[in-house]
Amino acid sequence: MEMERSSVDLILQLFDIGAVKFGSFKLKSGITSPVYFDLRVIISYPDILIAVCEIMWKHIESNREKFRVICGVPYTALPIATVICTTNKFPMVIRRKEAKDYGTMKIIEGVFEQGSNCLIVEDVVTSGSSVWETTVSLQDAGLTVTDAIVLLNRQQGGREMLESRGITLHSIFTLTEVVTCLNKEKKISDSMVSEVKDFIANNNTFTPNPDMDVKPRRKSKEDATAKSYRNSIPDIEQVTYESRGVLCKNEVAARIFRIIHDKQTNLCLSADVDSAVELLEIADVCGPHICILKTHIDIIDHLTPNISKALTELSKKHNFIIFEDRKFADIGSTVRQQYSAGSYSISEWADLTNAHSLPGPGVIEGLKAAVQNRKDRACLLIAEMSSKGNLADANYTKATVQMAEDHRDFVIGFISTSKVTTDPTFLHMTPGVKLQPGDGQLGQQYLTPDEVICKRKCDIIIVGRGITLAANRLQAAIEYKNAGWKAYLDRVNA
Ligand code: S5P
Repeated sequence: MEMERSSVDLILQLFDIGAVKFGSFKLKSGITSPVYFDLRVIISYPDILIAVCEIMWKHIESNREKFRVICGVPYTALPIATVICTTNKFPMVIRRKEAKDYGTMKIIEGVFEQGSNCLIVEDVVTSGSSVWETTVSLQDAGLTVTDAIVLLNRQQGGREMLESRGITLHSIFTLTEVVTCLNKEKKISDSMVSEVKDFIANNNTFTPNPDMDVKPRRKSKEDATAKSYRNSIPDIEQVTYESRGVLCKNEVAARIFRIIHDKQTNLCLSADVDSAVELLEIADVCGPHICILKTHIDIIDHLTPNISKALTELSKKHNFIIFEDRKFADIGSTVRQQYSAGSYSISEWADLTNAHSLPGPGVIEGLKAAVQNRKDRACLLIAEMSSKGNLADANYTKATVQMAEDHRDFVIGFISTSKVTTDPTFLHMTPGVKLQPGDGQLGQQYLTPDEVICKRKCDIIIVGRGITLAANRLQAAIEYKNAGWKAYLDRVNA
């Protein structure tokens, strides 16, 4: 179909101001793309901003009765939503990126009726995860979301992903339309058009599941959202860390997924050294390349409170989580004391710890009691072990998963050597990882990062001696980080 002249003009204007660029660009997901959209620049060109808003409004105007409010995805779409709303006298809400920690603590600002339908406005959609993130916040605040409108759909699975979750995506232009138009107008070559088309064909971020229930979801509660998502997508392996983080209600889990995504590392370094100086040195040197630092604090000689303080400082400096691998395994009242008291005072400085499920749910209740309602503390259950001859059989693992599901507020995942649940909000952290697989000392068994992340579909590799005993620890950490990340990209793009 012939494109309207006003649409062609807008595409040409966007091209002229550099909002559409061609070349080689690394996207958030790590994929290299021949085309890049930077709609942030339109705020410097009021006429173009107005033209974008007019075309988007025209598209949605006939449906205006369906919506009560409009929300732009922060930040690029905020001015777009603002202009649309002020020009057309439509109420707007704003979604904060982070809830403020003073005053009302609201994520959604503005006045609206519970249950009213909110139209989401976005500039560009790739995987759909940003629109989804905004949807979850809006639904959490009591709004309903059925539709989103976007200026440009990159055709990489975002529309399909959102549709599978009950959201209709309206787009003004697809990537194919943009390149076809620019080619017709002699702005880009035929070979660039083919390159972009190949890119679209080979980089779809969404794999539909044949059994998936694709009926629109109309419930407005986040719980229902996460549940329907869990039920509808049994294969979580192609869902990105970023999207899974959005679904997590537990703060520590959400933070871990965010760190992994932001730092592009699924490496947990197990710093099993007995000198405090060495521990801090490892944390500082390798910190930029890890998402989690795992400790066995009881093997450190001469522990002083200053060490945990210094560790906390380093975790802030390099943005990693501290995980004390304490493997609690006693009755509730004992683990409560072990976690919060004694010379280690683990709960004071470790964001994350772990427990055996052997004692039953009391072990979780005891740990929870020690930290009461602290939202920045969480626990993993040991569902499987890496050591030869361990007694965690299938029934034990299954019962452990059940125990985790019953304590979602505090348990955020598992130590395991395989994927033990399809729930995307649970993390799988796998120990016994080395670039060279095989048997290690004293019963340890090693798998490669690729086997763990790509084949066994786990989320985080735990590497100890592969890094701590290397001649150059920094170089080894980078090697493991790269291997873990490559395995993840291979998995999500498979
Ligand atoms: O089953 C397990 C569970 C854990 S947490 N097997 C393990 O090896 N671990 C821990 O992971 C172990 O306590 C050690 O801290 C680390 C593995 O170290 P590596 O030197 O063998 O990589």
